[in-house]
Amino acid sequence: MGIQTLEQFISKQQAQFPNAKGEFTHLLQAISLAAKIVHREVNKAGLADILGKQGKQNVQGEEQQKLDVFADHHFIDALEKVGECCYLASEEHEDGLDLTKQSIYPVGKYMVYFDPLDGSSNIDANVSIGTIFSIYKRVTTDGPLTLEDFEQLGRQQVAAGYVIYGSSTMLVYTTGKGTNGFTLDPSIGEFCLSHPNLRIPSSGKTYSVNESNYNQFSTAIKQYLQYCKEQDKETSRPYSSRYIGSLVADFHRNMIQGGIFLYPDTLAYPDGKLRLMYECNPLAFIAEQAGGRATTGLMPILDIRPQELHQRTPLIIGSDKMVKMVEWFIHEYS
Ligand code: AHM
Ligand code: MG
Repeated sequence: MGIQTLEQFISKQQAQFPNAKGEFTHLLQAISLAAKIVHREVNKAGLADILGKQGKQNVQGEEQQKLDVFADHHFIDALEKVGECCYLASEEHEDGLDLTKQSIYPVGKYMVYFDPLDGSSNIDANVSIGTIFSIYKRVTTDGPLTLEDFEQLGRQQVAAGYVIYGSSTMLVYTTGKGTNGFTLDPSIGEFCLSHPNLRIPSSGKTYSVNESNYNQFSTAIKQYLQYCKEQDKETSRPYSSRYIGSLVADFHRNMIQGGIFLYPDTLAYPDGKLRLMYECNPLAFIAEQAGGRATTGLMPILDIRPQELHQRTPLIIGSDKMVKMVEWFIHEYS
């Protein structure tokens, strides 16, 4: 069996819907294009000192950009030009871009929320970073976007995905019918299907949390972390602790090997640190589609009614059984 590129995979999916106009296919192509451009730039990030620092001119006389600004620019550019979107919102911007009011390109029905380069504080150390995206269809049919469009639950996402720029670059996405992973083959410049129907193991051996926040955690979370360290053959405890500090990388490891990631509320971040619209919702959708689970501790992430673009939420996500165990602790100790 030969390789199957992302484009071939999407076309095959689309062929199952004879009335589909290919709009969604265009959208994913735009995301894949931007991801390849970011991949190229991330891979030469270590050369920044040779090529010139941010804000300074490089040897070609071009101004250097910070990588997250670069990624943001290329995702917006690709998504606006493709002409299938009506709204774009990025972690990098205070306000979303309502394209129904201001685009010189055709305007479509998709709303895209994204974090162009998550974990960008890790770039200098050559640690994996990622892009996360979340796609909705507007509910209203035309005219300006309304509250009804913005208040859609995570459960109403039509697709979500992430790109991990790691030892290889991978794009993982779901359209609500399972989760598939594609690895970039740089020699041909194509994402190729490498992880069809990705399933997150129902349990794992690692927990992932910034434990320096321990004193700020609730009793329930503290008790759970003690549980992780106890000896028990049947559940493979003590679990190993793995924390990269790059959400996409920590999440992706758990997707492949099983495990749990927690960013609960802390004194410093009473609502949690991570953002609902472009970090937690898309990963929650992918996790559920791969057989995993995502919760605030009290309710599924995908059932949170969004109130503002940059709102935060506690996040507990990963293998089904492990997330359920945290929910048990929260129920027991709250
Ligand atoms: P960022 O969007 O500013 O990059 O912050 C998000 C990152 C996540 O990738 C990661 O899971 C988390 O922040 C780590 O936070 P902390 O350093 O508090 O553990
Ligand atoms: Mg982020």
